[in-house]
Formats: sequence, structure tokens, C-alpha cells
Amino acid sequence: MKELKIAVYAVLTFFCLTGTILAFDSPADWSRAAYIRIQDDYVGGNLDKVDDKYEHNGGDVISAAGSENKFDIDWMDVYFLDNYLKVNIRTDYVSGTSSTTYGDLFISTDGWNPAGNAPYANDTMINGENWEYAFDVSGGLLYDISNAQGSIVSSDTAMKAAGVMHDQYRHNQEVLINPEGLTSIGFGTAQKVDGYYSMVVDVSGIGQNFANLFNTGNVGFHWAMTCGNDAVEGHTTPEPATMFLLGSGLVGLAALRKRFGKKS
Ligand SMILES: [Ca+2]
Ligand SMILES: [Ca+2]
Ligand SMILES: [Ca+2]
Ligand SMILES: [Ca+2]
Repeated sequence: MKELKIAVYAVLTFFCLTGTILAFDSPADWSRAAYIRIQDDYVGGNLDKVDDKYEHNGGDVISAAGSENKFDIDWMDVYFLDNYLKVNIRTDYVSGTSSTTYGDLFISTDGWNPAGNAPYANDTMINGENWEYAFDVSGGLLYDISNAQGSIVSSDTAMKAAGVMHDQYRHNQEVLINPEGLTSIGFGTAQKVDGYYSMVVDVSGIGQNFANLFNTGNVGFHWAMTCGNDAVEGHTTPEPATMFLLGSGLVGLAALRKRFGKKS
């Protein structure tokens, strides 16, 4: 009996190990990937208007004077290849700064519509885009949150949980996902690599033509550290070939209108 148990454990361990390896065989070479850079043109609310001395770079970063770089996000590089999504956040931020940690990645697969106009200074977690998916960076798992918007954790909740009592952070930002009761749909990794916080996620579980969504500009992203002292949001943009086709379609339509418009 003991031997049988050991054999069962050995088989289970083997499948767990190989299963994990097979499930997350991300590309080693990203040079063929579709790629877009999203500059951090997003400010987001709510800024702490009690004490404006903590707001820098036009309100984009909240920090003590001279330490903007501890939180500033410069841009987001997004790659897509063979069902894998890679999101590189260009930032000097490191987990552990002032009782904060790396936040989770929020993904929209039906476009990106933030509240208001650039730099979206009034966009919070309760207005603007709804996120259909979230990648939990600490658990390395992707979740469908289309019907679980209540699982989104705000910067306020995250800061209170970390025991931060002061108000010098960006309020009302979506920063984490609470995976309790959710079933994951994919694996991923997250780590700081040089000047980037790099997340790689298997998005095959999303079950849509992600390449098409990516290339037609329909994928939106949101990321921030748990205080939201800087946050970045943006979306993929149509690739030149798509733009060209759209463009020639519009020119064709205009020509038809001109031709048939004269008769009426
Ligand atoms: Ca920034
Ligand atoms: Ca959405
Ligand atoms: Ca929002
Ligand atoms: Ca920002």
C-alpha cells in the first residue's frame, strides 16, 4: 500500500512538473512579435488635492519632491506572439518602496475608452474602461473578470491593507485582483528585468482571435503599483497594413459617393 502511494505521488509529481512546463512554454525570441509602445500619457484620478506638493510631472506622479523616479512610469511596450502576450513597463519602481508592491495587469478586449480626454485626469476605477481580464502577478495566473468586477481591488484598499495611514497616493485606481472564487484561464510570469517590469502571459484561454484584436487596436491595458502613484493606460493601435486597407476603403467609398452622388 505504501509503495502504491509513493508510485501515485511520483506519477502526480511528474505530471505536475511536465504539465507546468508544457503549459508555459513562452517564446524565447520575440523578434517576430507584433509590437506597440504605449507612452504614459495617462494621469488618472484621484489626485490628493489636500496637499499639492506631492504632485509632480503635471500631476502624473505623486511622491516626495526629488523622488519622482521611485514611482514614475515612462511607457509600456506590448508584444504579442503565438498566443503569448508580453507587457514591459518601463519604470525604475521596485516592489517594497514605501510599503507598496507591483500591481496586477488589467486587459480590455473590446477597446479602450477612458473617461474624458488626455491626460484623463478624472479617470478612476469606477469610470472609463471595463476590464475583461486581469493577470495576477503574484500568483502568475490570468483571470476572466467580465462578470467579476467586484474582484478588483482599489489603491485605497491595498494601501489600508499595507498599513499606510497617510493620504499621499492616488485614490480610486484599480491596482490588484482578488482571485478568491475565480478560476484561472492561463499561466504567466512577472519579474523586474533591468529597467522594466516584465509580464508574460499565455492568453490562449481568452478564446478570441487575440492577434486580430491586437492588430485592429482593440486591446486596452492598465497597470500601476499598489499606491497608483503613477498609472499607465492605453491600447494597441491598428497596424499600418490595416490602416492602409481602412484608408483605401475610405478613398473608395468617397469615389463612389462622388460618382453616384452627382446623379441624385
Ligand atoms: Ca509617468
Ligand atoms: Ca473592456
Ligand atoms: Ca477607469
Ligand atoms: Ca501616468
